[in-house]
Amino acid sequence: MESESIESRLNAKNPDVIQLFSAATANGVKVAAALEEIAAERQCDNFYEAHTVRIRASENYAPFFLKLNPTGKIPVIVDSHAKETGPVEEREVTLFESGAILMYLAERYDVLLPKDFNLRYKTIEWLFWGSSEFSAQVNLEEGVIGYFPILVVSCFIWSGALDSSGVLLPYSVVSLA
Ligand SMILES: N[C@@H](CCC(=O)N[C@@H](CS)C(=O)NCC(=O)O)C(=O)O
Repeated sequence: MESESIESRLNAKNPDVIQLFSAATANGVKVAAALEEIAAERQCDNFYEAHTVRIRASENYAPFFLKLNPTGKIPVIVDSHAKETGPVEEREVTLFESGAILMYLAERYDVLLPKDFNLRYKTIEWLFWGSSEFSAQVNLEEGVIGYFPILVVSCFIWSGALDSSGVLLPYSVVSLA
């Protein structure tokens, strides 16, 4: 509803499940994809609640949102069950930065990160590369030549880089980055 305030639209309806604050962008969608994967694996229809932050309307700079992420960027998650035990007020975590969120979800819910130590760090290595080097380059070129051509070219660079690393990474957080 257009007239609804940002606060009432972004407020949790079920604070017991993970709250996702995001938008339909590359960084926003990768976290939603990870949440969908985890929900499917756990066969849980009610694993998270998604709230669209209208970045074109600058909702990401509204005081409500800046309390979640002072840098004013989506995606953000709030997980009220980050810890199973301890004082209730210490069980909640609020996280921004898509790479950090993917790692958190993988560790917290024990999915999408290989158990093998070396493979785990090769996965984290590519995850960092994806959300720093790769992402920055895509954003830069996207502004110059548009989204679709850069998406196609990026897929080639991404798969080429992974192949030439000589490491065949399993389906993991990197596949979503
Ligand atoms: N490094 C951040 C980048 C987040 C980011 O750039 N988010 C964009 C959408 S993809 C955003 O919120 N843009 C709104 C703005 O800058 O006003 C991450 O990976 O989460």
